[in-house]
Amino acid sequence: MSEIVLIQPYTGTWDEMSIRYPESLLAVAAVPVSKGYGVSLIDQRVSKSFDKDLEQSVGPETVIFGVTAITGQQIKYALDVTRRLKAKYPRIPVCWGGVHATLVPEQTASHPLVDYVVVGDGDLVFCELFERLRDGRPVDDLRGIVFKSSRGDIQSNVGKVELKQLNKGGNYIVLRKNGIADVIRDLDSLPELPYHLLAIDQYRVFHTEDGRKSATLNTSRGCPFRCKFCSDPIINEGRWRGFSAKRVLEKVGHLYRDHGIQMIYFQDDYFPGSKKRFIDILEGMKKYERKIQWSTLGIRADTLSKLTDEQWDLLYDSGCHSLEIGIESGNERVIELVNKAETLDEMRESNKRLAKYPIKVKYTMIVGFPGETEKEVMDTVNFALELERDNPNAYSLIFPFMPIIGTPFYYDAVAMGFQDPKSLDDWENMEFDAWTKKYSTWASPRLTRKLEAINFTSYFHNKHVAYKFGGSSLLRWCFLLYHPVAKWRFENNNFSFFFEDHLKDWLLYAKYAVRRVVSKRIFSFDYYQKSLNASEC
Ligand code: B12
Repeated sequence: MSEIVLIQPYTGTWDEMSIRYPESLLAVAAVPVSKGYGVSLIDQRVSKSFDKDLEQSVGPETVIFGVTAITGQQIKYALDVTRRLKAKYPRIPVCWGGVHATLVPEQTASHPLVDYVVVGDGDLVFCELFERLRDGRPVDDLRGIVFKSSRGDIQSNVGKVELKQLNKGGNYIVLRKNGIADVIRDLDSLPELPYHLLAIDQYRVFHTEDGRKSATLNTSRGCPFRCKFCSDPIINEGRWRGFSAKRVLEKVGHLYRDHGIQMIYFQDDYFPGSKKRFIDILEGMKKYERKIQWSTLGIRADTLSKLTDEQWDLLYDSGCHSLEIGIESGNERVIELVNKAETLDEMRESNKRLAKYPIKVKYTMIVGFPGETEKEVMDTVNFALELERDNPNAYSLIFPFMPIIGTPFYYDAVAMGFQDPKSLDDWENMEFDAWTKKYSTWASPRLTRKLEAINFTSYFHNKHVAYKFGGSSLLRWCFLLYHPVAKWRFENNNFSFFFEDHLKDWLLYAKYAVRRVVSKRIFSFDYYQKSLNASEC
């Protein structure tokens, strides 16, 4: 039984591919755990029996539930969890936090099931909220929260939203002044993550060819760049802050020694935010002589293109297994429109240098930005092919653009006909590859279908992507069978008569139907839809 019970809901389709550590809730738990408070962390994605875990964690001393969510399908699961909490334990308040609640706190707190919202960094504010509720002290003056007052109206302690014109393009960005609890600058002041709250062996973070045990690790927060599709400048107020290299290396050593981790996935927004820290971390990792390998999703091509020859060697010697680099577009006009602040030539340059090392590279690109033409979309497909030709270790995934609230492109999308969701429930279909099925979009149905085809085939067109499907034999077989078709479509820029995604839906339907018959449950489409994302709790 715990005073604080934190819940990580399913994340959706992603759960089929990998299950990363619930870093957000580990961070939220760290401060109360360091103060000796009782904390439980229930992760719906790995829990064998969610209800049982809940019963074992909740007792008379439980003061608050905490639920995390990012925009999209995860909101559906977070709401489902919250509904169950409220039905079973109506007296215990539920607090939402995380990226989505931070972007639309008042709307989130207005939902009948949500009592409190913590905006931005939750490490300190949540613990303070818990202590005040436990002691029966008022929370009215607590900065960083939005909540339902005793009168039932919404009290916001996070300042007012201001719309600011960014540049001549007429784009706007949301700012909150005076109110939001300050972002935590000195991350080293935070206590260690309470890994003992997790069943570490249940996680499948990162697939490697040799099946080494992997972990996620966040070593910094924020990003100094201002890409117009990304919510980071709003969430982190555009400030990059990192744990010191010393602290990062301590964390790596702890995961290696105490948990047998040999593959670390640094899931920072921008891992090399400080060049000195970056090099110091690489030097420290080099001592493991590639016994520990690492990957990151937070690195840019222009950062790599500026490394010296010695630094490139150090990158490899430090155990770099693979890198994930946001390219966004293969068209110079769109790169500028996005405010990416780098050039296609810098991307080409770093790609060619990367090709000299056995380091796998995943390039991510986005198609369908507001105002992007069909020709510009095809430039991105062709740039993906160019990068893959120049580097046999590279592969590209191309995602359809999804408007994220608060970002400059969100307001462009609204101006062009996108109808913004008006309540928390409305956000649950805001899924990066399926939102156009539920919300209005500016792109024609033909272009929308083409973007879907590009996205789908990108997962299969390059043989390197196969390792991503390592966790599921069904997906592996699908990959092998479909790869030649996807490759042909990609190389010939032919995305017409696209029907393959329907086949995928039927295959998954069949898989879960079999699973259901085997477990002697009643067959229903509703069950299938739920099962598409995860097993029942
Ligand atoms: C891991 C991750 C995921 C995981 C799931 C994460 C999860 N928690 O469930 C997976 C792989 C599933 C994923 C998928 C996607 N992701 Co993602 N993901 C991340 C990533 C890399 C790390 C998140 C993290 O652990 N951060 C570290 C912790 C410490 O920070 P934090 O989450 O912000 O948590 C702090 C506060 O928010 C707060 N807090 C968080 N939860 C709670 C709960 C309570 C109760 C309280 C009080 C406070 C609190 O306190 C924490 C500590 O200060 C971030 C980028 C990043 N570096 O943060 C992107 C990010 C969250 N993802 C993003 C996006 C766009 C996506 C996708 C749409 C991408 C895509 N193309 O599909 C999908 C959507 C999936 C879905 N349908 O839900 C965006 C967020 C956009 C948004 N509005 O939600 C981010 C910010 C990346 C970016 N810069 O654009 N993602």
